[in-house]
Amino acid sequence: MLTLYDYLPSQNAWKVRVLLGLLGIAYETRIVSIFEGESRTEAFLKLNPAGAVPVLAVENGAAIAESNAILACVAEGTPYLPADRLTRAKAMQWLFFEQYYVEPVIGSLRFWSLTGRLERNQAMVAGKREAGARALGALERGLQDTPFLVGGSLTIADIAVYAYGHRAEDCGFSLADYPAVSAWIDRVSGTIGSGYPVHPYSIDPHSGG
Ligand SMILES: N[C@@H](CCC(=O)N[C@@H](CS)C(=O)NCC(=O)O)C(=O)O
Repeated sequence: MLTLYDYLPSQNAWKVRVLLGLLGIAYETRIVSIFEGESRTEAFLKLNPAGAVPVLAVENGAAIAESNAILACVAEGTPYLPADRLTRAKAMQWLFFEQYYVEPVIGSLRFWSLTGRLERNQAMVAGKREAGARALGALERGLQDTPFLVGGSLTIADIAVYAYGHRAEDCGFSLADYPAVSAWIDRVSGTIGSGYPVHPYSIDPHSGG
């Protein structure tokens, strides 16, 4: 049985919950209380040297960290990760895009906004806002002529980029300025269905949210 080391308000972990759910793969959940330091214990650092969730423990005691690496591993051999070399590389393109332009930008700004940390990160906020607008602009251009990021159906690229992308309004971006992105958000949300809620930080008394 797979074990997902999870933290419910984490949209990185949300990506993994969605894919496992869409594929009907059973798994156990272990909640990691990241704000109480549980992701920095010796035992957890053995699972992920970077000390962050999500982590998926698989067979033989092996564990995979980094949300998009987990997605690629779980999606192997399914339509969510195209087999064709070029199409797969396009999916990878968006997965790497997400980790550079979206998650550390919109993900961080959103985290600071929702948990009262904007003030203490003030020096970085203007740069992140500019980078976030650049990311949404790139996404808008990338979605001009295609219903999903890689062709005609949902892949792990959509799941990854959507995770924080669709919550950009939580940290002050206006998605109405990005019509192709907005239409894609509706498409992705309609495809994955309503079974994967976004959990607010406020469910965790230690988050500051
Ligand atoms: N690039 C990583 C980022 C993972 C990450 O930042 N996880 C956060 C929660 S969203 C975390 O566990 N932070 C705990 C910590 O840094 O101590 C991924 O995509 O999985």
